[in-house]
Amino acid sequence: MKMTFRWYGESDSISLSAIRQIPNMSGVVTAVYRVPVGEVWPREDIARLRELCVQNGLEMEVIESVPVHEDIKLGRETRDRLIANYAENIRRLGEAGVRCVCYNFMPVFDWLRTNLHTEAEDGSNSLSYDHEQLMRLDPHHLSLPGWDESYTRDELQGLLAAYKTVSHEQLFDNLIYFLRGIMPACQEAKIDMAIHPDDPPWDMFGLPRIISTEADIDRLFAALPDPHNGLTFCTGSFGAGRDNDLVRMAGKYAAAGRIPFAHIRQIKWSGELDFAECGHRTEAGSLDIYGIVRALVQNGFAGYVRPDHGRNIWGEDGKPGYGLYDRALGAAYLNGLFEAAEREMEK
Ligand code: DNO
Repeated sequence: MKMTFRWYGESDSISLSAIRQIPNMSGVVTAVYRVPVGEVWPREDIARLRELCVQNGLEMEVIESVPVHEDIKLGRETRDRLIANYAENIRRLGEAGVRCVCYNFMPVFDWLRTNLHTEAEDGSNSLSYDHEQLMRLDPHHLSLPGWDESYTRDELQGLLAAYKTVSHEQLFDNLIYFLRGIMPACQEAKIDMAIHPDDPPWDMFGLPRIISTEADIDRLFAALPDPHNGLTFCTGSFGAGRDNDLVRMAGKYAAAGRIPFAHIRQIKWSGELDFAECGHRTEAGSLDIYGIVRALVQNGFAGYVRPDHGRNIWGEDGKPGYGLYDRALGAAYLNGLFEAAEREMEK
């Protein structure tokens, strides 16, 4: 296991020197943010990021994300050029020592919450999801926490309309078409692709979602058995689906060598679909975090891990989910769980 930390590049308020001081940090998970989706990342930008990491004693072996252009997901004619650009990014990242690329295939929104600052009893705050509140939103006048700056009203309406004719089957076929197109570059660059599951794992606003359950993942690996076709095992995303058995899934896909990357966070369920994010400990929420780590370790997991979304604590006003303090506590906790599970294995 290699412990890593997400870093939003030079504009992140959290410094690399602070990240380095978190126990057991091997490197960061980052991306080139200034290039529009679909374009090729300049080699200088990649080299600059890597150089900053190296100067701070950190590796840059994981990129999250190289975003997938909506035209690829929609299967539009322009996709071949965009897939060629994506493959070029993979080759350039491989040259810079990157070994894993996290991406997702969710139409339009790659995460959804209804509140980014839900206050807990102890005064901390975190992201939360209330299904009824979401359903009450008018899709034609959508205003969503964290998303209002990403699309203009017209862009969003155009995309929602374009997806009306895209079925789950078609979206899945478009995913396989995309992966087939980039696999030669992944083999050449020695990069594992790690698809991020749907967050949360169900359809939204009529947009299809296809990476939500164990059956979905089985279908993905059956359609494209290439070992570079892997999964980001995101506990919080899969875990919002009450039917997903995370301990089982973690063990199964780790044993198959399909988990190059794990996002580990805790959520607390309420009602049938609602949840709030909380501290990483098993006791704090609804997911068996220790059971998941143990299943990973016992099944030979050797990938990257990052503590996912933390709360805002100690007066920090961090980017929602991505402050320093609670993610650092999460990393420390996860280090302990991994050590315990590894010791148990040695016995
Ligand atoms: C949110 C993140 C996502 C994730 C992408 C990966 O906090 O988990 O934005 O980075 O879905 O492609």
